Amino acid sequence: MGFVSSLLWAFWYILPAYVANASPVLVGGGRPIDGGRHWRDGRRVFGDGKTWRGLIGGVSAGTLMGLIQYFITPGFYGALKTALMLAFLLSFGALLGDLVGSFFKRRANLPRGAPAIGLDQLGFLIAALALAYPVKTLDSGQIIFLLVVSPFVHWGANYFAYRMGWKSVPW
Ligand code: CTP
Ligand code: MG
Ligand code: K
Repeated sequence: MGFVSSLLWAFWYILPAYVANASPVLVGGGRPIDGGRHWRDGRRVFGDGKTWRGLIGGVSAGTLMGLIQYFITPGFYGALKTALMLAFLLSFGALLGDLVGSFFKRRANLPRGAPAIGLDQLGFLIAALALAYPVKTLDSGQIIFLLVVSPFVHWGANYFAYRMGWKSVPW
């Protein structure tokens, strides 16, 4: 496999995580996952930016992305159930990482929507890679590539969502 194609495959591999992380901006809202509850420091556990609809909608959108990807490149996955399992774990991992990020942001007394450089751009990615690891892995060069490019993808996607009027801040 050539250098460029190995990086393109890394992108293709991680796509469900990106879809899962981005889609709650559109499908989220309603009841927050923490049910409005507070942690022992008196601040919200996760905050109003982490909702059940965002979680379930994001995991569904990411897993659907995996289904589409399987029909485009079945050979990359080998079997449909591998593609679906991979996409589900990448999506669930992405949103779990995002949730853990919000937990730490609330502990640091950051209000909902406040930026946390590093955590916002990489937390979802690291959790997605970790959960998907048992199903299908990347090589270390591909992982480094994703760690480097994902913050830019994240910033680009958020800026786009802001310009579209889907969210109130460009980060
Ligand atoms: N969202 C959601 N449910 C999730 C994740 C995200 O409904 N599990 C929606 C919320 O409307 C959220 C938006 O997607 O405001 C953008 O997500 P994100 O930037 O991760 O949330 P923030 O509002 O910045 O909240 P936090 O400060 O906790 O990161
Ligand atoms: Mg945010
Ligand atoms: K986030």
